[in-house]
Amino acid sequence: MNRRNTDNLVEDLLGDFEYEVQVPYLLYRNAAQEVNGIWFYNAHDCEAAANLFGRILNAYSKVPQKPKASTKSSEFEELEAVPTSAVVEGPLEPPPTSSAAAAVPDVSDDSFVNFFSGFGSRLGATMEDLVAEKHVKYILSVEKKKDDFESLVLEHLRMNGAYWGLTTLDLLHKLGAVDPDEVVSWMMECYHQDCGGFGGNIGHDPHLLYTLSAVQVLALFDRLDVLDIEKVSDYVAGLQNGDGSFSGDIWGETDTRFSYCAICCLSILHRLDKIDVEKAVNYIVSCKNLDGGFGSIPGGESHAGQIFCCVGALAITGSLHHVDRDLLGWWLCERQCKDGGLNGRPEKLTDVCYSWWVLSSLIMIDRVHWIDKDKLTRFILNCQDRENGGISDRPDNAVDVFHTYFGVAGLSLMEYPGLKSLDPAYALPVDVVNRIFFGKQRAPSLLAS
Ligand code: GRG
Repeated sequence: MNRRNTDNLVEDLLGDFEYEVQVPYLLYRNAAQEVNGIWFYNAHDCEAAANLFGRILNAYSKVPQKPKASTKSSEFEELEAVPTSAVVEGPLEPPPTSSAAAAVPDVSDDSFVNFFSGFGSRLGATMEDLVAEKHVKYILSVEKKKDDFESLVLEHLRMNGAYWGLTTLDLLHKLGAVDPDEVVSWMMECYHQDCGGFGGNIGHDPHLLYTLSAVQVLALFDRLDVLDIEKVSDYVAGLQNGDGSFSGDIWGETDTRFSYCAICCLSILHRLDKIDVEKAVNYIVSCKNLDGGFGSIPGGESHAGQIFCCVGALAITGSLHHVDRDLLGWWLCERQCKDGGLNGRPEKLTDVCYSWWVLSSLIMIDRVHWIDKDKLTRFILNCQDRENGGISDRPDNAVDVFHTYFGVAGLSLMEYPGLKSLDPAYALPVDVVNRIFFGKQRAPSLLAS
């Protein structure tokens, strides 16, 4: 019986019957060779119902349960029967005569897996769902095209683009596809020797936003040694104001984004001692709102992007005790909308990039389990250009490097199979962060260069 239909669904489990759990679906094929999938709202109920099937089969079945030949995916029908825990957990008589596991189909059995493989796209994420190779090709192609629309609009923030694109390649285990010397020599052309900061492109003014990206990219390649660390860290520290805030550059605009850039950058360079950390933290705390979130300046509206910056800076400086984890966690998890995606603040549209800003913040405050990961994973995967690679802000929109990075980054935070893990505070792969803080070894893949 389900919510839309008052007729009971009746299946004979003791005929030719086989099943498999692929949360949120319980798939089965009955004696009439019909394939059905029962959708469950709750993963626990799905597993409990499968467990009940196993116990029934184990207790009563005389026929050994054998997988059969494959069938077409068009036979799949979704049913909405949702048994309650009370039903599926009740006693079952007579008790099993042999191990309960014996009658449960072995999901590692190849033939069984093949039998259901046609339903992959409807049944939770598998590695095939992320068109990783296409994304690699897309990132590499953007770098080569100099005059198309995307390259032109990214011109003034090419340094950020380098960080987004190269970190995506690293998450996909393909950083080796680019020549580190070429990247480093271009980056050093963006460096301003007079002040120690980096510009967004050659000939552009220096700013904290690009200086952090430059330091992150050098960290990816294990090439921080090319920097005059004292000079760069003096540039960053020199942008701290008397109230503890940071300006982005000499023109003076302050924003908690710049507090994050400065703190992350100095921490990677092991030079946090060059600033007044206590004042920097107090300034960030002064940007905290009654809803538990943070804005760009004191009294500024809470926004997921600013929250990442403030929580990230507090995490790096060991100051997360200033965060009301439950209050902020609640505000952040309310960012998940019906389509599974996340928005950046109430009443706004969902956008793939918030998969990073929101999830990383939730991880840092230990509340990431308040998000429906399956729905968010599907939302991100639906934003892929499956033909040409790249990820867009929302399904069917044009792709760009920014959203491609934050989509893959979001999947990495949700431990999508095959991706490298990202550190939620430093926004760098965990192995890179480990190398910065725990070891001096050059990454094996880069030793040759
Ligand atoms: C190393 C990951 C990393 C970041 C460096 C620059 C920076 C530090 C953080 C930026 C944080 C931020 C403010 C992100 C939000 C970006 C964004 C999509 C802004 C769009 O704002 P609106 O108002 O969008 O146009 P909404 O979604 O609110 O309508």
